[in-house]
Amino acid sequence: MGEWGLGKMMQSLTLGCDCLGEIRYLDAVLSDDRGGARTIANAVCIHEEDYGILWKHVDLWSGASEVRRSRRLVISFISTVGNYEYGFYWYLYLDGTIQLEVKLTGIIQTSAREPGRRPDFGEVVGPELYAPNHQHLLCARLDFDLDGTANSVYEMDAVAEPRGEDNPEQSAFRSRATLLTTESEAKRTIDPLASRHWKVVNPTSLNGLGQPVGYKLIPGQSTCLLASPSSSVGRRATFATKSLWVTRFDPDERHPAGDYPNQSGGGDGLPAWTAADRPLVDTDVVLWHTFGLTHVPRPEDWPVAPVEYAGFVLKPAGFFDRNPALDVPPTTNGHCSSGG
Ligand SMILES: [Cu+2]
Repeated sequence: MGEWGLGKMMQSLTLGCDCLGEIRYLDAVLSDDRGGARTIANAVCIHEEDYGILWKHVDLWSGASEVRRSRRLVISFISTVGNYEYGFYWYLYLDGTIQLEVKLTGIIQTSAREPGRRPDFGEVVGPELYAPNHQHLLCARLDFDLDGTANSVYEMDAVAEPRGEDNPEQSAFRSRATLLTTESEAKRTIDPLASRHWKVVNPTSLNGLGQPVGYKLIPGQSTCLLASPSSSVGRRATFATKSLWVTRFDPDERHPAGDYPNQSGGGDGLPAWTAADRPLVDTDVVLWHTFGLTHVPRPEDWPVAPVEYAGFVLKPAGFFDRNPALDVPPTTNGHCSSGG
């Protein structure tokens, strides 16, 4: 992906096939390999779609019921990188949630297999055909400016309270917030059992409850690089060895493996920048989130693989004073006359 370039492999989308409903398309104008301009017609699709229930409650005693439906604005493009398709879908929800979903599909890479021999590092997907195990790891550069640039990042872990006098029922747990103060401290990995996520706050901007406004970065089901950090791919894609890096904003730092990843020796990008170990408290921060999946191929992935998903969510946490989607009107249709 890094060597081909996702942007320049964007494909033109076609009305009624890639997106449904009320659609607006945007063209993309890119530079080609000789520095000229190239236009990709209908490269980005913007549409809106229903997304089930936004919120609901039935009062068991009065029988009163309220429900509102969720809608999301979808901004998407699809890149074809060799044999694979990568669809990028940004979702903007009515409750302030922002999500990136990457859809992986296309043709898996295959190789001939010696009849009767089970491959050590891949799976049989067809007669005398095997597909090697592999990983799809992406890195999103998230340039936060939450009500300004004085932002700080906390790692949030759910931690069980030890047994003791203060925990007589042995069921208490707390949310532990650890401030990431420097770039060397801010090289982190996911921890699903601790419900680990990261929270960006602006201590100089308070919500109506007197708390610093915040947004959470919540990883999805994800992974990190399985190849050794000292391997060729580990040296060249060092960003993939961690789930999160945080850097102090620098407009020249845009690509996590450096500006020239093709056939590089490695070391550029995040490992080079964070060697400076810049302080991160109440400053203009950039979060780099590595996410993705380990693909152990299935027979069902052949001859064309159904979509697999990877991604993450950005969720307001004290950015608003209460549920910001209270003013969504009830829906009416043939089966329900109103929201009440
Ligand atoms: Cu794959």
